[in-house]
Amino acid sequence: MRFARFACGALVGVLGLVGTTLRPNAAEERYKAQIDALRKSMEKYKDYKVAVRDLYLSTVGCVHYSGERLAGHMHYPKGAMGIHFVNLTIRGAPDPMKPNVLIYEPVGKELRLVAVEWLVPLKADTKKRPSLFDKSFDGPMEGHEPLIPKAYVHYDLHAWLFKDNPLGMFAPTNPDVSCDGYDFSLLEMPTRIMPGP
Ligand SMILES: [Cu+2]
Repeated sequence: MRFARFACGALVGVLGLVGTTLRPNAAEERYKAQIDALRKSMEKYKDYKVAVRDLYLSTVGCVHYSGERLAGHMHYPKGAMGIHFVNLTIRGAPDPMKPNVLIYEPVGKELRLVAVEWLVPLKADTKKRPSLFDKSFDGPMEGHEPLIPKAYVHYDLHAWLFKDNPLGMFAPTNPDVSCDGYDFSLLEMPTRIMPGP
């Protein structure tokens, strides 16, 4: 009996350990139902034409980063963001169920929906850094040239809903996303970090 109890305790200990190492980050787990609901509602945008009809408009370039570190700039680990489709009609505080950017990866002749993003401009009346799912937004940072003017200082948060990201669900770049073979591939420099509230 004593042995059984010990064995049981040991098993719980081992399972606990496995649980800690395999557990996705706490925010993802805590918001799993909401993230699942978001993924479900975004699924229709797997067809980019549906996205365009809903005014998510393509910015054409497939953006990727070399992983280079520059002082005072965002650190983007080597990887791609992909092609951003931006909906300028979605404004105001970030709505977890209504991201204003969709991200596609060019695969052969197709565009595959891989992520969504919330893009929030820094305004004179911004009081604090936005956050969703307990995740603080990145930034504030300058606009990403050449596709977004430098003067567009903003915060953003990516969520890799449709393609796993080894760097995490909310990392800005995904090393498993590629712009290779796509005509409008754009290697971007990391963006400059700007002072915020
Ligand atoms: Cu992005």
